[in-house]
Amino acid sequence: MIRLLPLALLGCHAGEPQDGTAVGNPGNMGFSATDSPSDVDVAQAELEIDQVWLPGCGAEPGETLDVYLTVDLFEPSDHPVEVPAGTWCGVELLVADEGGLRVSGQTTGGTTFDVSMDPGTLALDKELEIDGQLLLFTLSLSVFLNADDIEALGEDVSLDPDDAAAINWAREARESGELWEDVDGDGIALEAEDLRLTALAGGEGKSTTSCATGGGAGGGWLVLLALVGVLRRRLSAAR
Ligand SMILES: [Ca+2]
Repeated sequence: MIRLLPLALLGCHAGEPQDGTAVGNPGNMGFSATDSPSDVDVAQAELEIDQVWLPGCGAEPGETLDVYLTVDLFEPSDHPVEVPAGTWCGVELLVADEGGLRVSGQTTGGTTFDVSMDPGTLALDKELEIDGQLLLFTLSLSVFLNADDIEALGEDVSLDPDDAAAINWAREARESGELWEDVDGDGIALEAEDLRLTALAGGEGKSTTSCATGGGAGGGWLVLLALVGVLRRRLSAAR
């Protein structure tokens, strides 16, 4: 029995890959804005991320990372998220409710804007083998920002997530995501670094997780306590 216990300890544990085949090193993922439209000067682009979901492939379980951080999309190396080693079938960012994506700036025509959006989930769909890579999750700003749309809304545009234009932009933003391997580690996505992950339209998450929240780590502690008990009984018997 005692030989089996260490295996049990390696079982369901929050924060580790669950497919049992993971090898290699965790990766790091930064978040970046790319492709600003030429007629819009974007002063600020922020993304508030509650969770990163790593869907498993086929019947393999996935992983949920609770991150709860706000990232400046112009400073992609400030808050990298550690991505567990293993094979995952995509990446999904659960964006915070009530304005988790915020952009502000000014068009070349002089219209200022400050827009908060609720894109829900930013999802990319493709197999991904993580072994120590630096990744960049990018949002292509020109997919949902353009000067004509902004200037059509007035001279000083301020939108909440519930405004019709912000709802529209949020829908488009869900299709603006791309994932890159930042091979040279400079925080900039080059064409040659494209991992060819494709954005999923719709924004509905499809994450799978293997362990009930919190139960995995708790189960590990119970097994550890049981192991200590077995050792103590053996030591007592030996005396
Ligand atoms: Ca690069």
